[in-house]
Amino acid sequence: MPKNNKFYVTTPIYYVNAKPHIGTLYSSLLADVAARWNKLCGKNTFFLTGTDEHGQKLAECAKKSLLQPKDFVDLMVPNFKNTWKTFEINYDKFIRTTDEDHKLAVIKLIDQLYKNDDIYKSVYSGLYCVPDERFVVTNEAIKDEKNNYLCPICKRALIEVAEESYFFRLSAYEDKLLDFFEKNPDFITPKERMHEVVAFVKSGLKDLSISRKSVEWGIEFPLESEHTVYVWADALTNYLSGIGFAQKDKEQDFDYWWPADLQIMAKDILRFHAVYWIAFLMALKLELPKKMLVHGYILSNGNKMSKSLGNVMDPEKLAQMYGVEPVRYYLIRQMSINQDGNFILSELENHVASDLANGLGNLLNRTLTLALNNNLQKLKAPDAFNTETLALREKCEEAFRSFWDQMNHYSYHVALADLWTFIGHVNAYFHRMEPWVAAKKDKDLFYEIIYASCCSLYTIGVLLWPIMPGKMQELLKSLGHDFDLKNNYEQELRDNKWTKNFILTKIEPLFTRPENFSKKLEKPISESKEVVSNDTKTELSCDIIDINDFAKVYLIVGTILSCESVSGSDKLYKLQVDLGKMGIRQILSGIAKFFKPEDLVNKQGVYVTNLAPRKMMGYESNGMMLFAKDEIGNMKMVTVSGFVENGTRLS
Ligand code: ME8
Repeated sequence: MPKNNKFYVTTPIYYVNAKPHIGTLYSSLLADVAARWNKLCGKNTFFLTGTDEHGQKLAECAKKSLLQPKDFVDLMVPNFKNTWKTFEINYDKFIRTTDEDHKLAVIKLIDQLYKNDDIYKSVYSGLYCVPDERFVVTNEAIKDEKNNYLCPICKRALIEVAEESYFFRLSAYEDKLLDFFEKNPDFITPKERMHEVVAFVKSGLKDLSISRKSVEWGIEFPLESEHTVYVWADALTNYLSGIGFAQKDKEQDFDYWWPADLQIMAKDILRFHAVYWIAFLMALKLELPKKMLVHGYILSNGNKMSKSLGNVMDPEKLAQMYGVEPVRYYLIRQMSINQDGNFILSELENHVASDLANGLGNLLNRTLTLALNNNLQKLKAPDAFNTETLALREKCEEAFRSFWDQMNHYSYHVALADLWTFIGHVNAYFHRMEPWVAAKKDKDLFYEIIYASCCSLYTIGVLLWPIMPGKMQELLKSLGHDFDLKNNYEQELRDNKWTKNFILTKIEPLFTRPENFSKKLEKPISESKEVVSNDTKTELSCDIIDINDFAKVYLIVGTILSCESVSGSDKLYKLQVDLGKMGIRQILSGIAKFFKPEDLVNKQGVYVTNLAPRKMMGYESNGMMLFAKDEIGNMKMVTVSGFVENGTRLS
């Protein structure tokens, strides 16, 4: 395909210090929707994502987990690949910065900068944010009440660094950058972000340190082996190495795909992309990316959802509760790309119930049921349409045009809202025309109503494919059409001729009303332990304890000998537990709502036996029984898979 018909989209490559969450999923989902949308528009697409695996932060995390850095990152990367797979994030390449071919690209970048005289050696002395891997100038840093410097972006403590470093002459690119922004006013969406970047560059650029002498976990700096490449110079290069830069036999691939057509990120890392990255590319004399799409933050109770705040939601859990595509739909429908938005479980449930189960799902269901119950399976275009149907056909064309326009301007949430207005029109038409009456009185009219619904559903199914690919393939199949990207859908939907044939098949409802998990969980999901990880422990670096800490906890297998209710409490049971050589212990546990005593007696479980004794309702408890809660809060006993001696310690 000619180069002007290609579409190369990228996401940030994520740090692997913690599992992906809804925030990181959102960036990847936007890229997936953009790639699928461009496929639908007939473009040849390439979608790159991956993981950022070097640097001080990752080295510290690995150390805390007593692993070598490479073993640590190898352990973490599958979390990303698995979640992307669950959510149908259909990337073409997953790049890891520890890949050998990526390293070659980074070495080439540094070599070329050096040959260009864009690099010099000096000393960096200043502040550094390890969690963000960011150098911070003193006048940008904020201070806490004890006068300690904090990062202006993530508000975490800064460290002082004084070390030899190689510098990139970023200051020399000030005018070129400003000139580029002026000539390309739409380079950054939304425009406010462009203004921020321009203001930052105009305030004066300092040269950028691109090597770290005190950090071993990184790519060896080509000019001096005692240094490693600064993690951002390493990471940004992934956008080149991912499509073959500096790789033998891949020059053609690289020439074809570069420059990137769309680079997606949240506002936290815009400066790295719009300033440092663009300056590197200018230095390499490469073409510059066409567009940067900067989305807002997904918030939880008004705060940025982040690994370090520990208020993240586990996408896998949400997929289990609501299904993958309803979650995809909610994220794209509810979050206005350019603004921050709260992720609210009850809102997700409302959208799934009203938009998907009622709005779209019911329309399909009623159309198929009514048609098939009246022996209408194969449909051809009627010779003519009445005025009501013609009006609906016109609305279908408007819906297509507005959807097409909004999607091409990255207003995905508006595109979906508008399409649901059209779904409302189709439902209203269906009601008004009373096909169930026409089925008995006027077969031609009945046929026309069903046909008009099928044409509308066909358009809806094709347009929604980038957002809910699996469900829309099912929808189209129930109308007798296989989704196939070889079709020229754009032309077909633009023409809106309504001449297609349909062969109808009944299918299971596409969407069901979700269970009301948000009510069951009582607290908002962002506070709920079932779905949200505990406070700051979510970040793996904080989760990790060393083996000596673990050794302090006695986890012992024991059998419950007896179980009694505690008078005055509807929650507590008083258990006598045989812990083998540790004797028989009285342990109180708040599990009466979940088990009958006979479910527990003679069962082997796991107990923490070295907790300080605690009094509960007048009884002393000498240990704690372990349980796991399922997503709706039911307790499941933690057991061993076969019988072991009571008193056995878990190791
Ligand atoms: O910054 N809402 O990696 P990172 C929306 N490795 N998006 C969010 C989000 C939230 N609450 N939280 C995270 C890095 N993101 C570097 C990138 S690229 C060469 C190197 C998304 O793991 C968003 O895209 O901290 C944000 O920019 C990115 O994750 C940061 O990911």
